[in-house]
Amino acid sequence: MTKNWKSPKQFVCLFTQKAKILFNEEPAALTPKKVYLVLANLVKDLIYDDWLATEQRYDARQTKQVYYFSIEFLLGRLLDANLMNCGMENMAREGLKELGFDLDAIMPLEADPGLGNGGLGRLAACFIDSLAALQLPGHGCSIRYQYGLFEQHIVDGQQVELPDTWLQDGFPWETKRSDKAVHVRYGGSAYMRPDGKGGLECVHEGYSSVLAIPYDVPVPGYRNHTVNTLRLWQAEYTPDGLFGQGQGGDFRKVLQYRDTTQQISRFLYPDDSTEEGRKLRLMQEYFFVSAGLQSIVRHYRGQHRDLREFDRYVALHINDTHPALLIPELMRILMDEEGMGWEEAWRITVASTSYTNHTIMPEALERWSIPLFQSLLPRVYLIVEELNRRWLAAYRRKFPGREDKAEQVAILWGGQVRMANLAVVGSHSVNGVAELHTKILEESTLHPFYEVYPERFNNKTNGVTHRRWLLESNPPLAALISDTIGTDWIRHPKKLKELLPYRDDPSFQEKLAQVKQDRKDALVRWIQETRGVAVDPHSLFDIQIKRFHMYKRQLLNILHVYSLYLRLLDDPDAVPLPQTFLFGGKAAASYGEAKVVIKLIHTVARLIDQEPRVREKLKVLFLENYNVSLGQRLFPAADVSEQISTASKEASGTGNMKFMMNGAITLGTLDGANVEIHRLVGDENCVIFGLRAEEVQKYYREGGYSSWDLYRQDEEIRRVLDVFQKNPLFSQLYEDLLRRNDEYFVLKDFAAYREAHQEILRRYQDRPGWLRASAVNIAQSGHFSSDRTVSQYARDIWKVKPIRV
Ligand code: 475
Repeated sequence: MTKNWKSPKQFVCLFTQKAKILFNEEPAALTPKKVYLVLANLVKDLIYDDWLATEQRYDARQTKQVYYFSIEFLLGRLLDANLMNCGMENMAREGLKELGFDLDAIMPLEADPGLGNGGLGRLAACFIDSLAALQLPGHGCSIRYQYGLFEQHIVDGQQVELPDTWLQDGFPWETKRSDKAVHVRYGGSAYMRPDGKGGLECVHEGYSSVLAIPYDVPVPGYRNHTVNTLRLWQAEYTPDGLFGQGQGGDFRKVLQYRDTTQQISRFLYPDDSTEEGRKLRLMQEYFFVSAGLQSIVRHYRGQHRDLREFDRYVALHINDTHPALLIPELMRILMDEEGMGWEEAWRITVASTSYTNHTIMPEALERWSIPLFQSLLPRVYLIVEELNRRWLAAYRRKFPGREDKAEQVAILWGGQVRMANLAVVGSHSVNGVAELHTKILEESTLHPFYEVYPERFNNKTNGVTHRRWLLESNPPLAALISDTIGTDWIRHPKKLKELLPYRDDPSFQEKLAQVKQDRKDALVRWIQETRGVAVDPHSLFDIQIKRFHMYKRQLLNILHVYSLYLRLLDDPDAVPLPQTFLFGGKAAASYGEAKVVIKLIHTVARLIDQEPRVREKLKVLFLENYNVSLGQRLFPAADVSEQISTASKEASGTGNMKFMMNGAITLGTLDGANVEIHRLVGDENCVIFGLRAEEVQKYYREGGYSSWDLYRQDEEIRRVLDVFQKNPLFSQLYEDLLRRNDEYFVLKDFAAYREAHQEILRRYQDRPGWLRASAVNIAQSGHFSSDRTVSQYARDIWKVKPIRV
């Protein structure tokens, strides 16, 4: 059992001891950073006993376990979350106070582990939190990147990328497990030869091998003694990695091998839109998949005798296609190392594996060039080749003469390995992340597969952990909810619905308004202190925070703000109340257009600030380096949540759910999970605008619409765009919108968006009405807890059950 701290006094005692062990210093002499490190180590001590007990319990019960493979886990800071999960936050606060320290000043000193780009990576982090909270036996598997997602600086209104040195002061939550290291092989050549028993065996020779060392991070559940594991693999050079293969002596080769090896776990890729580094990205994908699987199989071997029962005890989940090499890698292990035949290995592989798709953007569908793939992973390639041969043969028997369709479902085609096709063929379950997204997968993106395997397809609408995104980020709101309906909602977020009867209660509304104002005040203070910028805390806070991508249409937002500016120049009363538009998000380093949008936002912000007639009413602020910690400040302070992607493009969105949980009103298109938010809260409690997904798809089929016509008809659009023409910096955007015919329907949706903003302002001026809507959003947000999502995965896909520890 965990030896929880019994009193602040005991905490002080333990803290003093730990400070000596770690730094040989008295508490009073510690720098704030060291205070953080001492505290984190104390919390880890609390977690440790339960961690081992959890592992032993799973083994003793021979329970089925799920392993969630994801190339990203966007964790955010862990001290606060871990303290909360252990129930020790108050004790730590009091104890630190006795020592003369302030917990709230210490927590921001933790580096924010940004081992992810955006939605996909953050979803993985929410899922492992929910797995532990639900006492489900489930673990994460990924890479211990030395540098996470770049740090974004803004210089002269433009994004500049700096390396994220999150490991500089060490990562106190991890434990290095050198004894559990495994080897991962690259290169060489592979071929089949007779095995002397009438069959074939594979020979793989001349490869080099890389040492994979696991670093384990405990994932504690919410006050329930369950502690699961996030295993992060690091690549290390091993002198015998080459020498062992008879390639010793060639010193240049050895040096090159050492450098490449050390690169494998060095950087998180900001996306795959850059050509350079593609080989390294493929190495990363194979690296964590192979290492993870080897360790899972080894553990299985220690527990069970018969590998033919693997799928009864192990579920493997692949978060998008980045870990899809898990499929041929499991085949390799079962056949080459365990001596199974193809059919048996294939049955086990498909029965163990499940796959989530996160995007239908064609440029994000992974493909690898065959020569690259084959030279890097010759044995795995042989397996993929055989798999492709068998799959296409079966497909052609089913659809004779339909070569057009066979082309679409092939795993190898046009000199490329198509990872999505590999993932679908090798999984027993394929899911999308919101109802609309799953429908699009079934009806178009993956339709030929849906025809063959309709039973594999299912929807699992995303969710976010309400522990981090409400309990931890917005304590005053959490307290108000608990004062109103009791604390059951914390373990059963669906019970947030019990707030519904209070939506018109004036005293509840007043308190809700006060909480929102407090959060806005806190944000305003923070912005003043850290950026030196003044923001009116009584203005309406309209926030768009997410990765920069043209389909997410930050451009639509800023063009609209610019149109307000133009209107205010003509008429100072054109806008009824002051509004603050906050933006945050990173653009991939190689994504030129998205970076121009960031520049445009800064340019409009400057124009407004320089214009006395306008700046009383409008403020635009771009908050640099948007990450999990900044998100935790922003969601609670939002009045309006901008979710304005081109319909059909955003698979789900998860920021939309975080805003809703914190009582913001969605201003959005019917895209991704907005569709489900809208269904839950109704037209009265969100503002929907713009083209529907079917309309967008129809335009795409028919070659689009004429943006020139709109330009000619709508005077405001014309005035807004003419500014671009005058400024060469923005000519690319002008080209996109007019000459290249507005691929994301920014101009097409402009009028509807303008109208939606007017509707927001009308509603905001009706205070009781607005607060009612805010309350309804919070009350209905329980549906978007990742606890609901993860229970559905556990029940429908993984078939794992909770285990009490
Ligand atoms: C969707 N990231 C959101 C979210 O399901 C959705 C792609 C390539 C390489 C690295 N990262 C990526 C994504 O594709 C991604 O984050 N997708 C997002 O997944 C969770 O809510 O709509 O865009």
